[in-house]
Order: sequence, then C-alpha cells, then structure tokens
Amino acid sequence: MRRRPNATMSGAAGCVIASVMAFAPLSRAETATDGSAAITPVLTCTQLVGLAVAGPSTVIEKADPLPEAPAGTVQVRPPLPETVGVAIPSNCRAEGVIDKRVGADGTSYAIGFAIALPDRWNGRFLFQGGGGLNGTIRPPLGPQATGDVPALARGFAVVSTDSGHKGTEFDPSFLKDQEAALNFAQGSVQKVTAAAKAIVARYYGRPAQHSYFVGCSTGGREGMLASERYPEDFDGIVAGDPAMRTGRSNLGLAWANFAFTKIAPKGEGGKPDPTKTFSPADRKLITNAIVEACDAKDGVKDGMIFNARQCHFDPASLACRGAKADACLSEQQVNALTTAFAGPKNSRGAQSYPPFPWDSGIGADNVRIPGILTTGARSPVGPPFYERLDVDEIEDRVNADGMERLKDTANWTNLTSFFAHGGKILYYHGWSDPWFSPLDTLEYYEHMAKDSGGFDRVRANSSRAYFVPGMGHCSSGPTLDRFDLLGAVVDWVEHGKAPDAVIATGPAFPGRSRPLCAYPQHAQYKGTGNPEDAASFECRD
Ligand SMILES: [Ca+2]
Repeated sequence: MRRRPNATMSGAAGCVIASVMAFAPLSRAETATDGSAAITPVLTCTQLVGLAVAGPSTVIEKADPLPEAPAGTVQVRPPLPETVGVAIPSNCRAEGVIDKRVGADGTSYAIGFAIALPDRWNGRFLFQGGGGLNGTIRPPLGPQATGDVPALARGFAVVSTDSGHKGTEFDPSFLKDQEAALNFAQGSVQKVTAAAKAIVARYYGRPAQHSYFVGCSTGGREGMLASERYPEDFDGIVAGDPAMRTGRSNLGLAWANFAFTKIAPKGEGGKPDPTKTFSPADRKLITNAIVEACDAKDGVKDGMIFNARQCHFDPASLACRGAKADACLSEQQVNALTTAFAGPKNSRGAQSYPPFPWDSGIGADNVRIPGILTTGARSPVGPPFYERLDVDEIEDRVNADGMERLKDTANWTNLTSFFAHGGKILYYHGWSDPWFSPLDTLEYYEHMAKDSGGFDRVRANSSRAYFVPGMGHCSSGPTLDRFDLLGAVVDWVEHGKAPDAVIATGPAFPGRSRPLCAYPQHAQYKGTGNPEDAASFECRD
C-alpha cells in the first residue's frame, strides 16, 4: 500500500490474438523509427467494415482509406487550430463501437473508437489516452509526448476512444449509468486494447510486435491504469500529468481557492472573485521573485528552474513594509499565497494532498489552461469559489466514493508483473501544472519504485520520471514542452537503451534546447558552451 508520511520532495492480451498465426520476428529495418516502416496490409481498408474481427460485441462501422496529408493540414484536436507539423502518411481509418446498448436511462451508449492503420506499418501498436471526462474520439494520431512527430507519422497503428459515452470534455451526466461509469473508470482501457490489437492483427496478417500507451491527464491516468491492472497488455507506457486521484486534487485546488477567496475583492453580484486576489502586476511580481530566487541554481539564468529541488522561495520576502504597492504584497496576500501552496491538511495534521511547487509558470496567462495564480486555483469541475471548506468532510466523502476508489490510480504501487515481462513506464509532469501537483506524481513514483523492487533497481531497469520546468497542464507556459518520450520508451523496450535524458524544445523559447533529466537528476549548465544548447548541460543529482 502507498504510504504518505508527508508531501515534501525529500528522498530521493495475448489471448485476444491467440488465433492469429505465428509470425517471424520483424527485422530491425522493418521496425525502425526512422520512417522505414514496411509492413503492408493483407486486407483492403473497406474490407474491415462489418468484419467480425474482435468478437461479436465489436462492430467496425466505417473504414476509409486516407491519402497522405501534407504538413500543417491535420488538426491535432479539432476544433482547436493546432495542426501536425509533419506529413501524415496514407492510412486506413476505421471507426467502430464496442458493447452498443441502450442504458438504464434510455440513452444509447457504446465504447466508440477510431483506429488509424498506416499503409506502411512499423509493427507497433499505440493506444492514445484521452482527456477530461473523455466523451469524444480524438483523431488517432498519437500526438502526446512525441516531440514534433506523432506516432502515426512514424508508422504506428494508433487507436483512440471516447471510453464509453458521448459528451463534452467535462460533462459528467454519463456517470449516472452504471456501465458507462465503469467503462470510464477502468473497463474501456482493456476492451479497446483487445479490440484494437485484434483489428491490427487481422488487417496486417500478424499481431503487433510491441504495444505502447501514451497519454496525458486522464490519458496519463489510463496509462497508469494499464500498468497497474493489465500488466500484460503493454510493453511501454508514457503517463503525463496523470489525473490519478481527482477527488484529492480537487480538494487541493479547493484549498487554494478557499485561501484566495477569503481575501478576494468582490466581483459580479457582490460575490468574491479569487481570480482577482492577485492583480496581473502581483502575479508578475511573484513569478519574478521565484525566478530570481531559484533560476541560477542550475547554472544559468534563463527563466527556467531546472534545479527545482533546491528552490526555496518564501512569499514573506515580498511583504510590504508599509502600504500595498505594485512592488510588494500585502500581509493578507502573503498569508493566502503561503497557505494555498502548502496544500490541505486534515484535523489530524496529515497532509491531504501535496503542496504545489514554486515555479516560473504558476502565473501563466494567455494559454489554454492558465496558471494556478491566474485561475484562483479553480478546478475545471468545481464551484467558482469556496467561502467555507472542511477538509475532513471532503476527505471522508472522497474516501467513501466508489467511483474514486475504482478510477484512482494513485494507490496501487505493485508493478512487478508489468516489469517482469520487460514493461517500461515513463512518467512526466509539468512543474507548473495548475490542476495536479507534480509532487503527487513524484511521491507515487517513489512509492511505486520502493514497492516494485527498490528505487535504484526500478529506475535502472523499468521506470523513470521527468519533471518539466515552467510547463502547465500537459503543455504550454514559459517552458520547453516538446519532447519525445515515445521514442525514448521504444528505445528502452526494444533496444535496452535507458533514457537518462530526452531533449526538450518549445515555442516559448525559440532556438533553445535542454535535456530533461530523469528524476532525481536535473539539467545543470556545464559552465562552458552555448547556454541555449542542450549539449552545454549535463544531468546531475
Ligand atoms: Ca535556470
């Protein structure tokens, strides 16, 4: 079981494809990640429609051959405007449903999925994790944690799913249906994996040689879930900013919101507005002070705090000596900030959820998911403000909630079966994530490693964690949020090459690159060389 003494940074299916014929191991050339994918299908795309490939409950309703799409023409996640920066190769895109039924409430339900099967396949299968409460099928591209080249562009077969219901990102109405709730909590991961693997095997006449999972947020939770409950299904998993226990993380946000609300100026209808507790000038002042206190510890003043473990910032250092002014914070603001970031404790004095770290992106604005200071620590599903808060009451409710208990991935720490067959899992988390504290992921990683063979052994052979300075929830902020952890996990699984560091770049700092070092190491400037170049940095404890 997971223990949580405190929350500081101290211390460091095969069965579904059994009917498929045996096949010769693929050659290195056939499975290379350099675009030399070479396996071709044994069916035409349209032959997939109506084919009973994965048992009677899976129905392929549609399958269309898609020509190669030039760079900049495929939206990563419509209706958002961002497009894929490389060409997407010609592929067969099939859409289908699993377990179609009418729910207890009269609503139609099914686990919807879309799978992209490239004309030249690299022999690998990728499950693309979802986000929020799911409910839509995102384009099966495998865009997360892949740098600038999504998995489909590398020749992976990629599946994505709505996890069992239709709805907008945070529409919880499906939860009243038992089976839809069960599918979101856990069931869809295994059902979609089984169906997709069977489709891949049938389409190419051989099963995938290796299976991967990449996801962030809810997708990160789903990746963890696969490692914890279906240890045979995947060889490599990348889990980012995992929504691993949203009851607790929402308590963490409610706690910060409560601290901000207490001193908030009144907004619409005379109600407190915690987004105004700190003015834009205050947010800038706080961010600058954090950067000033911690930036140089990694050897270079570049607006990014890589040596976060040595970052000790005290809001009291910004306290006004007299009246409130732009260059200082009022005593009330100092106290609210200190309380909010320290995280909630219950009446026994136990930490209910970890603190949020001081980092350069906590006041980020003009991004899709702004920093914690900018939102007033508002949860995407909670009320706008908390005028009262009882930590014990919320903790009790969360602990007793069946949905939380089934869906949460924060407590299961035994990955020995997953690791025993060579499974690898990489975690990543933005230091400035405003929804889930990266310290929760860090704690999980340490507990999991301890319970799965010991920290050094697990880090050496099976699992690593990367923390991204300045990065908000899954991307964005004053950060380098483009990094290829999929390539890293493939190299570890297939070639035994452990990922000590991956190179990060990003639009916030054009021309800059840095190594993201595996925890507990961080990127430190060597003292010589171009400070914009990753080669001038090394990973250090
Ligand atoms: Ca720095």
